[in-house]
Amino acid sequence: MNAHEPKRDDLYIDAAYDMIVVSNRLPVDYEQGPDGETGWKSSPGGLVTALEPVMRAADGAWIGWAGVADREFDPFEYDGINIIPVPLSATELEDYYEGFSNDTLWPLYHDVIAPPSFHREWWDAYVRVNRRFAEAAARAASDGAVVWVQDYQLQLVPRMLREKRPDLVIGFFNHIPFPAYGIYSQLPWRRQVIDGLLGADVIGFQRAADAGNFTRAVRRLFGYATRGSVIDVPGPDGNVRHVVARQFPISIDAAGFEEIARRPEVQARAHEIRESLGNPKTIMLGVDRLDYTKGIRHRLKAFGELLRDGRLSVEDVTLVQVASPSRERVETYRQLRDEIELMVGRLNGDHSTLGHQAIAYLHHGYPREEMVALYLAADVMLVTALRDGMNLVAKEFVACSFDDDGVLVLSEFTGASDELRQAILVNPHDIDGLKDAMVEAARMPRKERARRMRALRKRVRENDVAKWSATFLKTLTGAGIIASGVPEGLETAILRIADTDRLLVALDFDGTLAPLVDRPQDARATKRARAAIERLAALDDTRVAIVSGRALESLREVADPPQGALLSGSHGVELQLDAGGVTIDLRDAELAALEHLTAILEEVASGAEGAWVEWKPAGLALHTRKVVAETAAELQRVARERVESEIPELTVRTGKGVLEFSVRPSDKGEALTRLRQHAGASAVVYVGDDVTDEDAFAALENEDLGVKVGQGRSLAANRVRSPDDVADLLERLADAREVTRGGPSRWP
Ligand code: GDG
Repeated sequence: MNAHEPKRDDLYIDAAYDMIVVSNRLPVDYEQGPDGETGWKSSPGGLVTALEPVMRAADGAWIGWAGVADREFDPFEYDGINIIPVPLSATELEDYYEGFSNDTLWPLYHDVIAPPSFHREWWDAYVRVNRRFAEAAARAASDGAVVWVQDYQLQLVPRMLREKRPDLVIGFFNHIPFPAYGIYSQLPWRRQVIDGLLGADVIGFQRAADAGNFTRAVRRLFGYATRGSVIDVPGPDGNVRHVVARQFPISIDAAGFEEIARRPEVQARAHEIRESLGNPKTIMLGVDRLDYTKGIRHRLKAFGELLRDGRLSVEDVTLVQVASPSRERVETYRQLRDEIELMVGRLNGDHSTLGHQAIAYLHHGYPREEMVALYLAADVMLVTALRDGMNLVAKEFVACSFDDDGVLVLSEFTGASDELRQAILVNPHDIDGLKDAMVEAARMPRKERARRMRALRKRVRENDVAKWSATFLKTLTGAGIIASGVPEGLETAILRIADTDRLLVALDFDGTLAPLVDRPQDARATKRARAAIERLAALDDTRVAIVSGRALESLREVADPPQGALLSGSHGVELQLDAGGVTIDLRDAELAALEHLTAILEEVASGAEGAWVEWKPAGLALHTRKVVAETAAELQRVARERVESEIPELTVRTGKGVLEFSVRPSDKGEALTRLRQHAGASAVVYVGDDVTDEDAFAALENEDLGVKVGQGRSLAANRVRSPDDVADLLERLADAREVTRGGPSRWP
């Protein structure tokens, strides 16, 4: 990939990036200082830390809103990350962000703790803004790029993006819970939202329970088949896409937090905080965005009752509550602030003494170092959320407790409680239970605290945010991000194999030598790849083979193979070796099966406009690409079922908009083995992009070199990104082979 050489010159005018993150907010904020000076300031959050290394390695771009309404900014680079700002008007901010995102989806997805508001004009704005984000991503993504969409504000982006750019690999991660169907189904646009998400290849959730709620909603609303975390989503071409929906619990930069906690100045600050509170025996701490999901009122109520009942005393215990300002233009949040501040005022009035304050309430945001000093100063961390996707505060407290001291009281309704089992787990609605837990935490013996904290810290260290993003991306791409060009390791392998005695270079055609196109008859190898295989075919002790699923006749037409090239068509059923002709002698039983198959498929195809049957030497293919999605899926299902019950010995293969049956089982692996024998090769290079090429990769031996083109799981040990990179690879191979074979024999 290269930001400076746009690959798509017509529709997609921006630079082309291989890796794109799309989130409502950018990792940088546009800020205006008190004297009117303006500039960009990074807003370091967990997500930025997690994705920074990936973004840098892939020369990625981040698409999002800059934090100020009614302003347009050009793309720019900030600290090694390419930033692409998306504008929002003040009205869109009200309707899409404060309205639909934060006053409809947020309360709905958090189990209607607050009542969600449904307004059609908010929904319209949500659709409009999601489209804008999708368009920005469609413009910025290179061929086959990975686009990772973040969170509930952008749930329609995956589908919108797939419609514009079916070549992309699209991931989505939902940072907040996904509710049970009984609640989700209240949403008037429940089908549209799920359909939007199903445009992704992988949909990530915080907890297994969220993923389960999602797949159940898919089944209820769409009836799609699901197996474990895989959902079969019929596409417009009749093809079924396998969408993965499962949990990827997010985490924090644990080492980063611990590093800050170990700084002497931060520890000194923690000490100072304790002093300023009058060195109480126990400091309890709450750190939350001021949000009704966080259970701040429940926590205050429990604490107040403990003081009232005399089970805790202000001489011994102080509660520090940081409530960072949040969503202050949404009415529910304004009310919540009033309620909480009223409660804090009352409790302090009732219980504080001149020397001891019951609650230190701080409605501020703080720098990260100060947050860490607070975690260090605290003995007991109170996380009492009524519903929370994960809750990173709990993990941060654990990561900072490097002395293995400190007690975490953690709500069962947080995602974190799935992992942090050694915390004191509470149901925050059960005020008596919560009070008992707080007392237990304050009195827990040192040994018990250490035992629990050690286990918690191990968990958080081993599952940090880098692991989270790596796991997600690996599920999404099968291999992480593929850079363009020929990687160093592959270069070395090419030099090594070029030295072999007798080399066979076997290449898939569509998607490998030739970019994929809409009409199969239009596919052509790239000029550079074609020239490179010509050079290779002309060399001594070097054979080129083209190995395809196409029937041989069609392969000859489009591939224009160099003289002397070996060919394999119909997944290895047809071979053209040096003797020339290809013969497939079908046995009687095979001919009978073929006849039966023809009857079934013709009958099925006659049931829908645009479906057709292609005859192959030893099989038939049912093409459904031109048939509307649901009908195509139905046709394929009927064809498959009838063939499987009536002629069960046939082999079935699913391709893009096509279902293939053959009477003689063969695959590219068998083809490759025969080609290897025929050429008497001492080593083989095999390059392919399709699932059917996996059989060939499986047939490779130690000395051989397998190269997978593009994303997706593969047995090949090497990868390149696109047919352009295959051309690069073949040029290098030809260069190296010409050196060992004394130059091209055809051009003396
Ligand atoms: C959503 C989901 C999920 C808070 N105040 C200050 C400050 N913070 C930092 C904390 C923590 C982060 O903000 C808050 O993260 P949480 O996970 O606790 O909660 P949400 O903001 O609701 O986040 C949540 C999360 O997304 C990630 O997927 O876990 O469930 O609701 O990192 O430390 N940081 C600084 N000053 C503050 O005043 N520097």
